[in-house]
Amino acid sequence: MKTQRLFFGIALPESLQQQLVRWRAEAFPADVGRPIAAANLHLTLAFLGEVSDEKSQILQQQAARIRQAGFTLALDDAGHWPRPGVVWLGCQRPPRGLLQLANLLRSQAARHGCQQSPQPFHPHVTLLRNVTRSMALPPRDFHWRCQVDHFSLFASVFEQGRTRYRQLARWSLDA
Ligand code: 3AM
Repeated sequence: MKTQRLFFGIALPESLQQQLVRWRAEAFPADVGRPIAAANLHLTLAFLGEVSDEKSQILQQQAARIRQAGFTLALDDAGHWPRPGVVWLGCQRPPRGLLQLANLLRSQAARHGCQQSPQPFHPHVTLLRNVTRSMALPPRDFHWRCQVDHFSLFASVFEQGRTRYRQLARWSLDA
């Protein structure tokens, strides 16, 4: 049976991806962790794992029925989770619409056997991986914003030694 590694997420606009990469290069020494490629900077809503085409179709049909307003994403927080070795950007006050959307997608995924992390959802954009030693974070003197008017289903594709996120489908949020 053919499966793909899938997740629902929010793609960041390319201009914001470029700004984050430029900031990261100034804010962190070059030998800290593994930087995520600009085009891969995203916010995960629900990780699905290895999913068959059949289950993917069902989850896509359910995603298409979601009616929800768009929201503004403000990236004004940062942190380091030493155990997974992740440095991230996030929101001091995540918008309610973002939490509702993620909770809905996560519960739909769980109902179809895609096991969800027992940890509460903490919206974040992973900036660096493999950062396991403790480190001082740069001052939070940033406040990036973007309007989120759609969400997407991505396949995580590993080829030629790199992970790439391929958008399979996207759905609009209401204006
Ligand atoms: O948004 P981030 O980068 O934290 O960590 C993986 C990435 O999230 C996460 O899914 C996103 C797209 O790959 N991920 C990978 N394996 C996972 C797992 N077993 C996972 N999330 C939960 N459980």
